[in-house]
Amino acid sequence: MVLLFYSDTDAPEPWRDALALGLPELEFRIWPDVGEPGRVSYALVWRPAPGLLATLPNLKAILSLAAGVDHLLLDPQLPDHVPIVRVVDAGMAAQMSEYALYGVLHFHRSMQQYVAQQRHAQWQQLPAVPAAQRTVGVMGLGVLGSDFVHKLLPLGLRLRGWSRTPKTLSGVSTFHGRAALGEFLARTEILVNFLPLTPDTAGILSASTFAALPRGACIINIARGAHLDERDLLSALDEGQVGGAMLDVFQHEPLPAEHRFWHHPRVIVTPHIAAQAIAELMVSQVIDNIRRIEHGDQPLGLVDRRRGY
Ligand code: NDP
Ligand code: OXD
Repeated sequence: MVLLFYSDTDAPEPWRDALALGLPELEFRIWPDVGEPGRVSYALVWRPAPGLLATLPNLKAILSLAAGVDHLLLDPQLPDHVPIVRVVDAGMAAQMSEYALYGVLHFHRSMQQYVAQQRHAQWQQLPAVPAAQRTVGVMGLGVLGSDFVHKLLPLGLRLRGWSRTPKTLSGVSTFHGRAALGEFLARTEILVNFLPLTPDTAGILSASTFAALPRGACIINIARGAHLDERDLLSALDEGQVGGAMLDVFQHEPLPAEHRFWHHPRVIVTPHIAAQAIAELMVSQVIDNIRRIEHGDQPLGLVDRRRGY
């Protein structure tokens, strides 16, 4: 049984070592050392080169090294008969929630303004806004978005959530579907994006969304760069419709050195680290899924290709 590993950001060694312990019968190969393509049963991948998976004729499953699978579904030659399995939490929920909590508190406690004031040695108290008068809106209430909501609840902020299908979450005003997007946005002062990238969600953070938010609302995008229209955001920041943005994902990664986001005083840039694939936390899910597939059982995190996530 051969597993092919491909990632331009994740080191293969921790995966090789952890898989050797849990599945000693597995032969671990690192792209481009594919060996005989017909012997590869599993591909454990992040952003594989388009067309690569189509060269492996006997794949039993494509195992995404990420929660999002847009990096696979965008491949025009993706084999359509091979199941795609995504990461379900496995250490990501805690990291994503930490990042988003940090971002929410940054904007809620006016840290953007205080950091700017410090640069000018300016001692100036701004009006305090009680948590109960601040509204945070979470787009995507799946594995990661719902973990965040549960961790945010004890802070006493007003919470709203938006998903594709209806959800009931204690302490959260929930909305679903495009028809309710405007109502969801209308009172959202800090918007956090946890959506998967699909044809329905691409470009969702654009001028019309920003215009539907209260003036000065802040944006935290930790899902995918293609959710965000970067030019629309820059215009909305310049006009004051958007007050600030914390961005982890971008249309082009790495973010080009000349991009305006790098030096924008009201934008925080991080290099796609809201959650990272930590092999020691994720490997048991990968091993369990390989065992399930070998026994003819359904793996955890099987992607519904029609939905796109
Ligand atoms: P899930 O599949 O568990 O949750 C997705 C959520 O989005 C669901 O609530 C779903 O609604 C909702 N959704 C999907 N399509 C729509 C739509 N058209 N309109 C409204 N809501 C929609 O995914 P995860 O929580 O595990 O992951 C979310 C995303 O986070 C990943 O796809 C990835 O892009 C991103 N991510 C980013 C990382 C980073 O480091 N920056 C790290 C990890 C993930 P419903 O519940 O009704 O199905
Ligand atoms: C993911 C990511 O989707 O790391 O897991 O971006």
